[in-house]
Amino acid sequence: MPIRNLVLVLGDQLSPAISSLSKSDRKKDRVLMVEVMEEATYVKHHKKKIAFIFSAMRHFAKALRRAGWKVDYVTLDAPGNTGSFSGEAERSVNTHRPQSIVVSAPSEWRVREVVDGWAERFGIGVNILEDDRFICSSAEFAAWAEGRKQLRMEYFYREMRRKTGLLMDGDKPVGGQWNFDGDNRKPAKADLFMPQPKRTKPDKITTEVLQLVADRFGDHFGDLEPFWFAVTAEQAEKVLDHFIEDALPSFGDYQDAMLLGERFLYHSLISLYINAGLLDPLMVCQRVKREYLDGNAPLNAVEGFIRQVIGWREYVRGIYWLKMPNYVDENFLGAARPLPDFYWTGETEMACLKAAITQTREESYAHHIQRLMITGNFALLIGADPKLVHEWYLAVYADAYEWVELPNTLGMSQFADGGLLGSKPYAASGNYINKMSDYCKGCRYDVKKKTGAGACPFNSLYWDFLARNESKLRGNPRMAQSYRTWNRMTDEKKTEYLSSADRFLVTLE
Ligand code: FAD
Ligand code: DLZ
Ligand code: SF4
Repeated sequence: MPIRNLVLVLGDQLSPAISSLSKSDRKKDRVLMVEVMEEATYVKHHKKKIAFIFSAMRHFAKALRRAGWKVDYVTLDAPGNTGSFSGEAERSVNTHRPQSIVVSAPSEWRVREVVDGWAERFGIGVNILEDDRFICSSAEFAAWAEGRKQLRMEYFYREMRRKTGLLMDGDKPVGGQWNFDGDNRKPAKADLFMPQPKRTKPDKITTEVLQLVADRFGDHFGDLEPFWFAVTAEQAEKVLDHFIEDALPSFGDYQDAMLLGERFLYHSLISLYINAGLLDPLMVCQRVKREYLDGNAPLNAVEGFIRQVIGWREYVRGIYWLKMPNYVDENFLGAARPLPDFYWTGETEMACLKAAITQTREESYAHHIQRLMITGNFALLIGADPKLVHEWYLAVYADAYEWVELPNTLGMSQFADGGLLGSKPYAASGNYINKMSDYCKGCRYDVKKKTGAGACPFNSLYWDFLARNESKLRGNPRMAQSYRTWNRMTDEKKTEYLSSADRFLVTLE
């Protein structure tokens, strides 16, 4: 029977209620899902990330078929697989001769550009629908941003609170404050009752995918096994339940903490599921809010969590679509150093970096403060090329898609957009890391030592970063205190810092 429309569902669109599916008809239309080499290799994604996406896609296709959809699913090694979205869409158009292609808007610029070319290339209609899983559309964000000198997340977040009604008491924030971050900076202590992540056992589909990934992507970064990510919506909901029960009450208090033996602390580990479509962000926030109303979790935890999802997550997406395609080329600080090899191997004597990178290699996961204040901070301080830093983050984390990764990396972490996203660079010396973690205790470097042999490299690198970028950062009011301290130092002290940093930087080459 001829089909009406071809409904393309991409690997991060695994939501049954997504616009492309909800606006289609399972009797008349046909779904197309494709595993393509181009997507798996435009950066060399972590093996676990590819396995997660392929397995989640295969499970989703199965669920769609069970729900009565006709689904063409092209596996990576299917005969004739052309290896790209365009090639597979073209093959399918030639086979089915649909009236048009329907697709929810791709989340990344790169893919959007490709899909935008299809109407002309295939000579049929291509209906690109708004991705309605986001709370704020790109148009709405652009309207909010219009005419504002600064695009501060905090103000955007308040709009999202008003729009969703989450933690609102009429038009006032519950608890009388919008933000309880001041309560959320406690270092954690190792604790026998520390929550452990919910691990999902691989089923037959996942086991097949693991074999495929081992065979085809053996040279990609990261350990493939043990593989314990959820790959269906039901399993992801269990991960969410587990987080709510075990970790949410302490999420706020220890959000910024880091511990050597504890890779996950009180974090939710759900970003990969929300980003791929297995969990709906608003549903997640409603569930979390309920815990506050029922008296199971304190306001600082619940507000802190909801802020990450309806605040930061929506905000970075808004920035991405507002500023692309040029955003990816920004390099405000003119940083040009290659990323050290140990970002790929974890082989460094700096205990904090070794922990964050080893964990990234093994889990395809690091929590926010590890990404921002360990790997991100170090790359910023040494002046690593922000594009290389961006490509690293995009490849190594299971939750990484350019729309969310790029603003976090290039904007928040590397200050390459000159302060559009963050009001000051997230640059810190060893003192911060020592305060928020137990990494320094087992490090061969001495965090208290400022310069010379055995001194923590972050200490001299911090001042070297400030000195190197003085002309660009001096005018930033939030940097004024640091520059005052720098300028009060004797020339001798300054030289000591700069030559100590130089000696260290040479070792990276
Ligand atoms: P939790 O700490 O439990 O937070 C709850 C949820 O809030 C997350 O699941 C996520 O959906 C959301 N969230 C929290 N912070 C952010 C943020 N800054 N931006 C967007 N969403 C946020 N997040 C990604 O989803 N993909 C990325 O590729 C990514 N790259 C990052 C790169 C850098 C340099 C930095 C500093 C942060 C990056 N983040 C990214 C944000 C954040 O680190 C991750 O969302 C978080 O660590 C995911 O772990 P979790 O689910 O345990 O989060
Ligand atoms: C990340 C990824 C990978 C590794 N592979 C695929 C794939 O084979 N097929 C697919 O549809 N999606 C994949 N994805 C996710 C896409 O990169 C993501 O959907 C787009 O970037 C959205 O713009
Ligand atoms: Fe990292 Fe310095 Fe602490 Fe070592 S001493 S763990 S390098 S901050």
